[in-house]
Amino acid sequence: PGGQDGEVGKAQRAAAAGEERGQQPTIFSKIIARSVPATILYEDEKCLAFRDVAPQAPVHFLVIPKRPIPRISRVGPQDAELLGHLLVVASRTAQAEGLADGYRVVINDGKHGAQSVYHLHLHVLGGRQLAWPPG
Ligand code: D5M
Repeated sequence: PGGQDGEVGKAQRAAAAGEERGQQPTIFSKIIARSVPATILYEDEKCLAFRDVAPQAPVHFLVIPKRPIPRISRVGPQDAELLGHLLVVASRTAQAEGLADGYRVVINDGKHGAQSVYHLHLHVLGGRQLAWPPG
């Protein structure tokens, strides 16, 4: 019933598409609201930094705006100050995490960028030698 893919597949695709357009709250909204736990490293009125639940390096944390911008390809000039603030927080939190030998800041966008959570986030990875180019 419900055609070739069935109703469940249809609902899942609709939810995923809504999330991509920023129309669904993501797990990160729940972390901001404290209804999902996270190890929070820094917080102010505009942003939050917390450890990634699936770390890809000895230190791996995310910096997110509290305002749920879905992805970097959707930002405009009105977001410039907030985006700058996220970078400053990434830098200061990396310093607080002891990443004196350097680190990497990454933003994944959309399908080709392997973005999985459609609430803009900066990844900060460090604590080991990283390779270049990434996969
Ligand atoms: O990366 C999304 C990242 O978000 C990925 O590295 C896992 C991380 N993630 C997902 N759920 C959680 C929770 N609940 N806490 C902490 N970290 C989380 P992307 O760039 O979208 O591929």
